[in-house]
Amino acid sequence: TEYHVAIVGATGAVGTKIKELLEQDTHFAIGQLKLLSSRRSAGTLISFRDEQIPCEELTASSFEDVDIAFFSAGGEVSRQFVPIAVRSGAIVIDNTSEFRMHKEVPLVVPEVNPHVLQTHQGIVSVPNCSALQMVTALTPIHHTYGLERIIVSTYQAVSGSGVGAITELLSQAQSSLQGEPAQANLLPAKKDKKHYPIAFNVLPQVDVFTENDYSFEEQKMMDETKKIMELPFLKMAATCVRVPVVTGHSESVYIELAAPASVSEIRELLSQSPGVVVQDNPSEQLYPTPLTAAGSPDVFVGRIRKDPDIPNAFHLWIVSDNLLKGAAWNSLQIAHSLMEQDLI
Ligand code: 11C
Repeated sequence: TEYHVAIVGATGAVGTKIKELLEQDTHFAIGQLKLLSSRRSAGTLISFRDEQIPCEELTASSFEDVDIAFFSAGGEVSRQFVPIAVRSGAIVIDNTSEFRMHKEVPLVVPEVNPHVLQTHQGIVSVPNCSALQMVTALTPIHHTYGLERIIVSTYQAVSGSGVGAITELLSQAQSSLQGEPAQANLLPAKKDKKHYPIAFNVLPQVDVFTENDYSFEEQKMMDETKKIMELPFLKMAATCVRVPVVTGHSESVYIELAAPASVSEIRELLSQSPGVVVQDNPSEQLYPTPLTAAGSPDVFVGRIRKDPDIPNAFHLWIVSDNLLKGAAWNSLQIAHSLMEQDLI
């Protein structure tokens, strides 16, 4: 079967990666590829295999004849256009937080919960990148030992905030090295009142704050993890931090388990788990970093160790490319899984 595919947000950080992955994809034949953007970017030529495809402005009639639509142009665009795409007969794979917590919308990591795709009603949500990489690594541990509690601190790359945030980090770094003041216009949250420099800095705010003093990113991590893992009563707290890294989110994760485990058992279990790569050998200084994880579709785990005081508790270091497994690659895996399960 040939599928007609649309990418909404085709010039963005995630949209660009989806296009690159589709170029190499051998799972499905693409009949037609529509690259949709804001009016501002319409007309931009984007190369796809040996073609040059012009971006088209996203409108209500963009989805006629589209089978699969990948959305990654922000929550507001998804709110307005996802229902239109579904009414036009497309299956939407949405990277924004807009529909993730809706009861009838599957929130999917194919290594973790591909079965929930069976109930889809036209929209499938891709989890937040920080939650996504964490649940990919923790689900096999949960299935074997029972997960009771998570405390996570993240070290998130600026590309999670889009192309503009990458430019902001690089230009601030350049200014700082030239002894000039760093201009902050975007981070930690475009919508918020104040902006702080990210170059040579660390910001304990990702997105805006919610009523309980957790940031929206922290709240999403907690809510989405419970939904994906089907653990509504899991004890969990998150602290999300932006660091001056271009690509690759890192996470320091503390877990409490129901049953005893050893470090070598957890290493062995994770090394056999789909989508997970163990890089953990302190004697060889082997552990994952964002620079080594960037460009790879896998979730990397290292620094696995027992908590010195709490029984059945462990610490792990989890790193993944936030634009690949955290967004574009997971989106494509969802499309593959829909096809394998005959759900398109
Ligand atoms: C960041 N994780 O790094 C965010 C970006 O809910 O899809 C993704 C926001 C989301 O800024």
